[in-house]
Amino acid sequence: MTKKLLRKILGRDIFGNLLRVGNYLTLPKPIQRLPEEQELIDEKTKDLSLYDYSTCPFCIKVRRFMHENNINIQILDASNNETHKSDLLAYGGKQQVPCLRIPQQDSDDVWLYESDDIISYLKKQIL
Ligand SMILES: N[C@@H](CCC(=O)N[C@@H](CS)C(=O)NCC(=O)O)C(=O)O
Repeated sequence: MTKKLLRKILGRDIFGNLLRVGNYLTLPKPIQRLPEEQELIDEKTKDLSLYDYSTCPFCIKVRRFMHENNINIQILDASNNETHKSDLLAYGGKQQVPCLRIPQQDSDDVWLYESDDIISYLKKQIL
């Protein structure tokens, strides 16, 4: 009964949606920078994209880090959007999220999997 009600409210992925709501309700305030500092960071992230599922705990971890650090990256839904889903598999090599797509100047894009590796990359290359 309770499970049925929760399912009605939260959809099929009860755990993922609870996590998503919990995350939303406890989001910290994003760090505030001087406008010129924020512009530099936005310039570095403008061509990046994060392939994502809204209820994936590993994606939520990365999105939370981005929110906290005021890192603006285009988020692409690889769960419901067929183009993003098939691009992720065709070019990234596997159907796993989160995945950060990093365009390169003179070579193929880098498709970076693993939430911890994505956060490390953002810490080292963007912040
Ligand atoms: N160790 C990975 C785990 C990522 C993971 O398991 N992602 C799940 C979604 S929560 C996934 O993409 N599963 C493949 C699928 O759903 O097709 C990380 O930290 O990023």
